[in-house]
Amino acid sequence: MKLGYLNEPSVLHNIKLRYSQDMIYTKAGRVLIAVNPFKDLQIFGNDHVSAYRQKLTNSPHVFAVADEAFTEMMRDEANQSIIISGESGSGKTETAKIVMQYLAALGGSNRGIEDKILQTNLVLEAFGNAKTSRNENSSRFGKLMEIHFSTMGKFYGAKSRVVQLASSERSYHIFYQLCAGSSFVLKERLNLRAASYYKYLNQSECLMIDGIDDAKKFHQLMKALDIVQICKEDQELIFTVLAAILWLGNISFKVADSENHIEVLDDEAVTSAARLMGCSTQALKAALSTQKIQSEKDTNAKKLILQKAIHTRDKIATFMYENLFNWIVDQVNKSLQVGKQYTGKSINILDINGFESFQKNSFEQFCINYANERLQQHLIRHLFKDEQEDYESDGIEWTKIDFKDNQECVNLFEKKPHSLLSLLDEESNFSKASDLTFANKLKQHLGTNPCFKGERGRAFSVRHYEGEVLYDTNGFLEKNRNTMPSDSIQFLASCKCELLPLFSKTFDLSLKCSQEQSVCQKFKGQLFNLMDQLECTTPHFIRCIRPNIKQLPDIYDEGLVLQQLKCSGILEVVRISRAGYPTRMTHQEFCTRYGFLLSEANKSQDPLSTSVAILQQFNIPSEMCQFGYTKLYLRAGQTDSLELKRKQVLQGTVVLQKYFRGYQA
Ligand code: AOV
Ligand code: MG
Repeated sequence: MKLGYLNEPSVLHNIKLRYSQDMIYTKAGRVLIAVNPFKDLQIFGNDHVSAYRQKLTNSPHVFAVADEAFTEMMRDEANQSIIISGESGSGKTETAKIVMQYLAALGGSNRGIEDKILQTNLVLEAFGNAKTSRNENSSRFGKLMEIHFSTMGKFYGAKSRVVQLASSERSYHIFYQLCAGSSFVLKERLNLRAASYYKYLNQSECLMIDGIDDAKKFHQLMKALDIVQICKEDQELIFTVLAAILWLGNISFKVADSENHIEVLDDEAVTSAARLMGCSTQALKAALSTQKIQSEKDTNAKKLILQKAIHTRDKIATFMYENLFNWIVDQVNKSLQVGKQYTGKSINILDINGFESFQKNSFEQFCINYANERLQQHLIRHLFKDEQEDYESDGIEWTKIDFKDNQECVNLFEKKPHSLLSLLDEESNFSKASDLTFANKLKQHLGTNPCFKGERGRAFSVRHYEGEVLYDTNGFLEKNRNTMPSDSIQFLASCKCELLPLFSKTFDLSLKCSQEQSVCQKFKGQLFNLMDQLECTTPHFIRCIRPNIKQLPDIYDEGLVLQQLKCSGILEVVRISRAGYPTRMTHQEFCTRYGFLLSEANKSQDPLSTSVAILQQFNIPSEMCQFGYTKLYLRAGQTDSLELKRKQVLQGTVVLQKYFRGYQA
């Protein structure tokens, strides 16, 4: 169903009606709306792939969007992007996989590479996804998957770029999978216990996910690692680092003197972690309990107090995990890039972590929601601004439609001198600052901004396009500081487990390049890179909708859906496509596509008169189209009869038929 003809109540009614019949896709102007079914619908099989490839159906589907992107890439020789947005749990990651499945089928010349591309998802999800209350398989990183094609439309390679990891309730899936599924031999080697034994895993009191078999997942992951060509030795290294992280978390401390200095408890945790990291127990203990103080003559070790020691331990563990993830992404990318030189074009699939609003929101939600705000701006720009500017510059008659811009909120985050990000950086650089002084500073400088609201104590709210979110500044400054004590870096450099010195080296390098960039600056930089890359592509939009908060099939919460449609600007998209001209082609394109349908008598030489003749022959009323300087503009649905006729002629089965225009599903 194309919603181009419909007004707001009928849009809502239609989406609901269709959902009750398991039709989860609906087209609103140029945006595909996808309502999460939370059940297996059997509409993604090979028969469906072929139906869309052969253009036997044009009912809205992710396959249709992917097909359109592929067709336009080949036709215009231009890079394309498929931008998937929606709240957490609305189905973005699944949708991205469906896109990839279709593109793999289109571009695959041998099964090997097709499989490889699909298996990357499995690997990245194991290491980058975790359970949250909103989504059992929540992506904790943003991903842009570039799929490169040769000029013949065959796969040439692929690459994923990722944007930062953010933590969540249950830890990353891989830890539970490793504990549940590793072989007896591997368990022995890593001295692995059940997940419940590890403090990093048992804190959340959520060790299992209903219906998910972590052991089975681990076996699938091992296969996937083979397919993406991470060799056995490297796999072994990965598992060693993971086990080391788990054991690090179990290391505990005891107070050793009257000044509250601590010592590391001599137990299985510290010996296991040291063995796995490839250092002596002594060295690990020193790294966790002391800090080197450099004086003119020599260096002394100063003992740490409990809080500091815990902090150091967790910082090392986090550092190891983040670097491990990035290293895996690099390895996968290496194996997917068949050759560096390619002449073709690419389709970019964007799937970032969706907008989040929990009862308590921290630095992670702050970054995620900022990224979503940026993405929304990209969408608005393309769907409203560009479209209307296009009408104006091409000289057609047009009454401007207002739309809800989110520039103000983006400014709140970015616009210097007093933005959320710049104030955060300022305070982070200031060693005496605390989360409370940061919150006060925000209130002082941003109090009058309509998108900002100071709250009690350390809290503040932001009016995001998706709704108001209450943030607690607790931990903001510390999380934003990208500091890793040089002691810890030196210690990792001295470890024998091969990956650790490698990680310490990349840290040194990135420090040199970035001159101690804060975490939010780094995040912003990565985000801008993604956005820049997307700017050079022809965008296709898919908006995912979460029909209920229970994550269950067949429940449709009208209020929840309405809120998402409103916030995302989809209702305005419908409005604009009703009033506007969603079909736009240059006169030449239009003639090439439909000119051959003209009867001999109506044929003409120049594109403009040919266009006029086509419209006349097919009885398209003049109020349904406009002639611009360069393009022909048509209202929603006006090419349906032309397309149908074209298909019949091309298939050689011209059936005499009386067409009716107007409502057509
Ligand atoms: P998200 O990517 O939008 O959330 P997911 O793609 O992970 O959401 O989808 C959440 C869950 O919804 C999946 O684990 C599936 O159970 C179900 N689901 C989604 N799409 C489909 C589909 N087409 N068919 C069947 N089930 C589906 V986040 O990553 O949290 O922003 O950060
Ligand atoms: Mg996701």
